[in-house]
Amino acid sequence: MHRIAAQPFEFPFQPDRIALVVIDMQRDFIEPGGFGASLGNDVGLLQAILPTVERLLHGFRAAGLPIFHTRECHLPDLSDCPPAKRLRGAPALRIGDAGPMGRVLIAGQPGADIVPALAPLPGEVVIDKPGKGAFYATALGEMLTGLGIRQLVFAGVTTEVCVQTTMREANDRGYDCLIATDATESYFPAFKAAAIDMIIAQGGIVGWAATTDQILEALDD
Ligand code: C5J
Repeated sequence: MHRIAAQPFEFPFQPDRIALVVIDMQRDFIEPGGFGASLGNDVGLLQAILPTVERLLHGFRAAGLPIFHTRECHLPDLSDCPPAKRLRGAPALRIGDAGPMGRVLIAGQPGADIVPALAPLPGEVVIDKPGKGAFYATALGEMLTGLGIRQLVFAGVTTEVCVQTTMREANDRGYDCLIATDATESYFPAFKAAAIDMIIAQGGIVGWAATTDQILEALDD
């Protein structure tokens, strides 16, 4: 058994049971002109974690461990986008509208792609998801079961929305979940801090938290 120094206590893991899940590192959330910016957010905050997520990816690749990437996006006919999601509020651009990076949050459009610095390598799984959680309406659960994965390390954006939702889904399905605290980010720093606090509170009620250095150190062993 290997161990990652973590909060609220050490995270024991088995190398043949662990995978990395990188949530929604897409141009639509991270670059100007996309969905995140259309909601009035400062995307610069999210850009700052790219080198750290890249280091985490390299660590998992070097260790030969499985990597899953997710993308929040919808079918071109929007049949998987509930009106309640598309019509809420008054954003500058709604899901499906044409923007500077193609149609916003639509599969196959440039904005829905993962940012070039973190592009998936051949053999890494990319899950397109219509919801905030990566288990909802996707084959992620079946794929993890097929590989015998029971422990998940999470990175990506945004901490309190798609990352936390997916961690909660995974926790309810019996996975040990650990969030990489410096490889995740929110448009709202206070929400990021609160989400991590919520995850590790009450004896790790949702899971564990560790820095990328702590995770990579354990993978090196
Ligand atoms: C949001 C996400 N924030 N990936 N999506 O709408 O967190």
